[in-house]
Amino acid sequence: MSLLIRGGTVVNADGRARADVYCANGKIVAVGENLETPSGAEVINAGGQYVMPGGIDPHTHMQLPFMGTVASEDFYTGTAAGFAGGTTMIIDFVIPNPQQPLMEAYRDWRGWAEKSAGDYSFHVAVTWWDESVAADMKTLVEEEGVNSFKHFMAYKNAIMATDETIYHSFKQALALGAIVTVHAENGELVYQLQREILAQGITGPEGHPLSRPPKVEGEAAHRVIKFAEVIGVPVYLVHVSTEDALGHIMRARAEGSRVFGEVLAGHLLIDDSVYRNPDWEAAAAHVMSPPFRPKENQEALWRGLQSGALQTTATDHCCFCYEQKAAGKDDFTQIPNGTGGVEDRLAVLWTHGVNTGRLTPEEFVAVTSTNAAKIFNIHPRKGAIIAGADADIVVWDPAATKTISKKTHHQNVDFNIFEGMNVTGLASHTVSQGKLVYANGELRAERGAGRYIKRPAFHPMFDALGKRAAATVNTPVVR
Ligand code: URQ
Ligand code: ZN
Ligand code: ZN
Repeated sequence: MSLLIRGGTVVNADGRARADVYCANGKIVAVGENLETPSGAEVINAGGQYVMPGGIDPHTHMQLPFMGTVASEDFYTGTAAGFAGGTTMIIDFVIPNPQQPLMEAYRDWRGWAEKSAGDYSFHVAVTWWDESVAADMKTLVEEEGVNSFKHFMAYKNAIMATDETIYHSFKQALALGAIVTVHAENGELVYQLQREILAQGITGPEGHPLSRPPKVEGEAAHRVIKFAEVIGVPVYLVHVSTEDALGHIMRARAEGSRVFGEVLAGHLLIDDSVYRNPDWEAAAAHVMSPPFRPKENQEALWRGLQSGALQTTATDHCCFCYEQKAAGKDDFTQIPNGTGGVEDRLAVLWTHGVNTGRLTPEEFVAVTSTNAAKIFNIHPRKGAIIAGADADIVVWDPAATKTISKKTHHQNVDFNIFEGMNVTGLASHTVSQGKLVYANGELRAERGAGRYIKRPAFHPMFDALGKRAAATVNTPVVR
C-alpha cells in the first residue's frame, strides 16, 4: 500500500516548501519536488493545498466513566471523527478511582481503546497515593511507554489529588523522567462555592461558572507551578482558560521554569454567555470545567498562543448527550462535565487563527501537532512531514468552507459547541499510517486499526548519585 501526495505545499512547524510526499508501509519515505509515481501508488492531487502533519489532540476522554454515566463518544467513533477533521492521534487519560491500582485502570483503558481507528496514547492520572502507586508509575514508565502523569486539583470527593499526593507523585515522576500534567482548579473552593450557590436557590447551569470563577483556576495554577518548581519537575497545565492562570505561566516561563500550557479550541472562541441561555439544554450542554469564560479571557488566551506562552491546543473531548446532562436538571453540580470538539479543532483554529493573521500556517502546525509531539516525546515520529516519520498527514484545503453542525458532524453526541460557525479551511484528505482514512467527505475509518503509541521517558533527571545532573536534564525543548 503506497501513496503519493502530489503538488501540495508541505508545512512543518519550522517552514514550508512546495513538495510531493511519498508514503509506503505506514511511513513517510520521501519528501521532495517532482517525485516519481511508483507503480501501483494511490495518488492524491494536493495542488493549491497544504500538506501538514496530522493533528495531535493531547486531551480527550473517549467513553470516560464520569459523574455516574459514561461519555457518549467511544474510542472508535471519536478517533474516526478526528480523522474527518484532520486529527490523526489522540492522547487520552487513564483515570483510576481512588484506591484503584493504576495498572488495573490502565488495563481497562487499554481494552476500551482496542477499537480505536486512529493512533492513541494515555496520560495516567494519579488520584491517590501509597507506595504501590509509586511502583505502578515505575512500571508504566519503564514497561508501558507512559511519560506523563495527570493530577486533578478539582473534583473533591471524587478524583481530586491532595497536596500530599501531588508532592509524592511529582517526586516520583521526576525520578522516572516523566512530565506531570494538571487540571488546575482549587477543588475545595469549587466545593464550597457550589454549596453556597445552591443554598441561594440557584440550581441551573448559570450556577456552574459562578462556582468556578477565574481566580479558582489562578490560585491552583500558581500553587501547582510552585510545587513543580520546588520539586524540579516539568509541569504542563491542561485547558488553561483564564488570563489569571496564563499570567502565572508566563512569569514562571520568563524565570526559566519548564512550565507548559494547553488551551482548548472552545476556550479560545466561546464565552460564558452560553450559561445565560434560557434554553436549559443548550446551557447545560456547555457545562464543562473549567467553564467558558468572560470575553476578555479569550483575547488573552490568543495572545498566549501567539506569544508561545501556551504551546498546544486540544479539545478535552468528553461528550455527554442531552439525556445524560439532564441528570443535573435540578442541581447544576450533577450535570456531567464535558463538551466535544475533536472533529472541529483544526478548522476553527485555522479560521480564527490563520485566516485572521494571528497564526502563520507554521505556527498552526506547531500548536495543533508538533509541540504536543515534542512535549510528550514522540517527535519526529509524530508531528513532522519528514522521511522516516509516521505517515500521519492532513491535506488542507484553505479555500474549502462549511457550517459546523451536529446535523453533519461525525461526533457521537447530539450537540456541537461550535454549532452554526462558518469555517474556511478544511481537511480534504486525512492519511493515517499511510492509508487514506478520509477523502472529500468520505470517512474510511477502520475499527481497531489504531495503535497504542508508547512515549519514552525523558533522560533520567538524576544521576546515579541521586543528584540532579543539570547537564543531562532533558525535558521538552518547546520554547
Ligand atoms: O476535567 C476534565 O478534563 C474531564 C473530567 C472532562 N470534563 C471537563 O469538564 N473538562
Ligand atoms: Zn480537566
Ligand atoms: Zn479533560
